[in-house]
Amino acid sequence: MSKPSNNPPEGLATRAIHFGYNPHDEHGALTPPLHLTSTYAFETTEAAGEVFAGEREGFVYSRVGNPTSDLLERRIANLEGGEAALATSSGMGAITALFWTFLEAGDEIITDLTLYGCTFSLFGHGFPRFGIKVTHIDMTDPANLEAAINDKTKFVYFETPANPNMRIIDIAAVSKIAHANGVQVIVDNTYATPIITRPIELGADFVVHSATKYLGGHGDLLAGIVVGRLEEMIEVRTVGVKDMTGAVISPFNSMLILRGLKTLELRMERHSQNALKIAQMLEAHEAVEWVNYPGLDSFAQRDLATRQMAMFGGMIAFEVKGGFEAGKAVMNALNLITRAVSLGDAETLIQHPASMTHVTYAPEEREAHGISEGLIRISAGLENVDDILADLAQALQKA
Ligand code: 7XF
Repeated sequence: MSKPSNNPPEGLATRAIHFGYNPHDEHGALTPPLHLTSTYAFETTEAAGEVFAGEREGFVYSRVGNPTSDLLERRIANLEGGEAALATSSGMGAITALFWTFLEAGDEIITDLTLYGCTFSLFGHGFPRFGIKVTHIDMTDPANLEAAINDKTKFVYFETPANPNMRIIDIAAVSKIAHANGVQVIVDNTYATPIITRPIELGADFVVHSATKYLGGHGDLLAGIVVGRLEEMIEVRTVGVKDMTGAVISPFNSMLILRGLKTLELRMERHSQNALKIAQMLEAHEAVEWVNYPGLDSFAQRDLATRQMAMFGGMIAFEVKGGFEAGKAVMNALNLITRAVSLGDAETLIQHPASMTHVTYAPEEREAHGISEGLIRISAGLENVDDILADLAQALQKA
């Protein structure tokens, strides 16, 4: 009996497992094949010319497309509710491919105060060299956007929740203002994943991901994804990646992400459950100054988080009383929780943004952008939560 459809209308977990692949197209192989090839053979010179001219469908060279990566791209576009996607060699590869496709000298971007450190340095150090101006505003109040937009503004860009302090941006409200002014919206959905928030359904034009994180989910690869409308994504592929960055994903990594996606919903549920328990334990601990986790009643943007997020995810920001000196003692006393950057892995990870992921900000920039020197970030893993809590409890005694 053949499998009825490549496009099941089912829920997210089902689509993450089945969308776009019919085993009977591939000898019944349950798992999609890994196409490790750099180039593609043509039966005739004429056929090659037609594919290159875009008159006929087909793969030509793996910098432009690969069947394994193509399945990954279609599956993620489907999960995000977008028309098309492009996979890249890293999250930064996704962000730069998108921007280099559409930006020109003289263009301007408006972004939130808080961004992942390398996105912040791309905007602050990279773009100005090419005549592109970036303005940071407090986008947690969308009214600030109205005031900041001018006729050179091309894109609004933000993360939600933001790395590392967990600020939430109202995607629908920001998109409405941007679109009324002819500006496109890009959301970095790395922290939330499409299981938790689907920005395109809320009005965003593009979604970018570091697929290194939850989408891959196993800490064994680097990758990125851009999702958007078909016509624009063809440009991102044929200009941004093909001609400008060359930051194409390896088909091997596409296969690993396809494997990771099968458990994405399951993992996000467990990450969220574990993170809530960790956040509650931290909040109740006398050695802890504050905790930011959208699932806590005390979270400042609780209403927006509840509206915009299906679960609250695996990321927590907190600070130990006594600032980073005390925080360092806690971090160094951990045995199970691993001191490492990155996030979204099975292992619970802990890091200090001011000296690690966000060292690209000057100290006064971190202060102005809402990243305190003592902030510690936890990526809640998939271990048994009691083991994580026990490790934290013994380490907090060293604060
Ligand atoms: O190029 P990458 O795959 O590392 O992705 C860049 C990136 C883009 N957006 C967000 C929200 C990210 O968090 C990242 C990477 N962040 C890691 C972290 O915060 O731990 C990178 C380790 S320095």
